[in-house]
Amino acid sequence: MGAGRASVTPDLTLRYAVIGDVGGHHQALRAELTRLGADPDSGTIPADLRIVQVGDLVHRGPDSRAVVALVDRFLTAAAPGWVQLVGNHEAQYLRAPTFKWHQRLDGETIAILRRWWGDGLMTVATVVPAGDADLLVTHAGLTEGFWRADLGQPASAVRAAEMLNMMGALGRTSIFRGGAMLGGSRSASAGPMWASASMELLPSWLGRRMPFGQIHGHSSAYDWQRECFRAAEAIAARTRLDHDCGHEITSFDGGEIVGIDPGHGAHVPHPWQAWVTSAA
Ligand SMILES: [Mn+2]
Repeated sequence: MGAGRASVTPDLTLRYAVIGDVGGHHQALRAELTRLGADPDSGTIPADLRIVQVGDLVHRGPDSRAVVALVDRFLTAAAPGWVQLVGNHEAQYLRAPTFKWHQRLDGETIAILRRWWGDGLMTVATVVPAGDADLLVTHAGLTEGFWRADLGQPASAVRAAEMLNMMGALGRTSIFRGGAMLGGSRSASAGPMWASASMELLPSWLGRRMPFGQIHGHSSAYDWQRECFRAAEAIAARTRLDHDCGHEITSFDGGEIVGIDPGHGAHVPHPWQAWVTSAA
């Protein structure tokens, strides 16, 4: 579709930094980008670095408009150095809203999100390298049921990402399929914009063999604010936490699922960092 839709095949010569949900926190995003070596003022990124943001740039925090303007600067000046994925909060403005939210973006900001989506600058999935493995990156994660029934069990993260991006470009509603977080029942086939990590994504892979690992934002198995697991003991027992970065890594047969949603609310209450892989 759009000219901006880049290849999802990872470049092993690059460093990748994957940034979790931003939630309208402009200053926190700027600080992390600067730490990574990017320049928020010029919208430039070092040639050896690729930045992936998992969606949910907007809502919750004080300055969604500035966050979208900042990302637009990078998408304009540094493409393809910035890979923007779509979250359920952006999706509110791309199709009929599916949930009530107390904040509403201004028209200019909405127009930018719609331009990204229409031009293929904002997509559903990408892939980053992790040692010998490829990790699929989506907003909420790929549930076992969606991988099996909707995608037909692709063996590689690259193939899964290509299929998800095609479904997005074609406007397939299944990628927006809700589950427990949209008031439905728990579903092992919730979509990659809405799957709950603790109730749907992680339980769906228990006892199964993962074809490839994943990174996701959107929700977490561990509640970083209350400092306790919200997921069941079977999930907690196979999850290790990086408290300095706000990352949770859950191990399954065949791969790991890395959760990087820092859980920002109206404020940014605890440390967080991008998930970073070094070049081969
Ligand atoms: Mn989300």
